[in-house]
Amino acid sequence: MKPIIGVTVDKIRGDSYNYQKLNECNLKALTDSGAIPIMLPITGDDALIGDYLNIVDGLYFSGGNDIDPLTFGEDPIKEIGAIDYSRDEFEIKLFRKAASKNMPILGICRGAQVINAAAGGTLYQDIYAQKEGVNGHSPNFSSGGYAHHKVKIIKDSKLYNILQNDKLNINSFHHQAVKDVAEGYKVTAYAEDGIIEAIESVNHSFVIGVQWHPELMFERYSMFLKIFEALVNACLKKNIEK
Ligand SMILES: [Mn+2]
Repeated sequence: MKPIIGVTVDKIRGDSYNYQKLNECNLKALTDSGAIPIMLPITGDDALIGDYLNIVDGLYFSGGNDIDPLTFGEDPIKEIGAIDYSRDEFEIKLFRKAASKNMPILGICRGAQVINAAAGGTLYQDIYAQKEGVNGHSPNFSSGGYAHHKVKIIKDSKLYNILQNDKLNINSFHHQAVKDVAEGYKVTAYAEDGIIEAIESVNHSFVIGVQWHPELMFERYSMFLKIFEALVNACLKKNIEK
């Protein structure tokens, strides 16, 4: 049986309706890795979140907007971007409940930030305003799949074991980033300017967050599919143990 991966979605408002949506490359990366992805509608209902977790084998926290700084105890600075409070509330509840069950979890970009904030860490609300000497992490024009900057992968990490490479060129579409890493987590990749580009849990079997977008890169650079395959394998392993 293929593992079922619950995928978080974005909310947009247009033509007077609200839509919940996701760039299909996220779904393609998961299906190409042997998973059945299902999109999880945003909810604050704890019982429904519990129901979601009863039908999925793993979770994928997708990219998206800024995270409410009150989540990590800060007032917003003026550089903060768009916030969807309902999505933040949902994803933080979902993450905490899933992590307490040791469910395999992958977070991409905002998803990596959600993992860190939900686990008790903090974020830069805006790296350009809050950290000196920062390089470019958010090009104005890009088709997505091309590399934008370098990262160094820390060798003693699950991420290194997955990618088998300590130097990579990756894409970058973020102005927020992990600041203080949550207790029980460690940094597994840095950009040249010191910006944290990946984290993982020390205590869980598979909780990994990456700041870049492998779902936009894997069709051009197949090695990035390994990150999704690792999530799928972690789910398969967990199901065998059950
Ligand atoms: Mn970056």
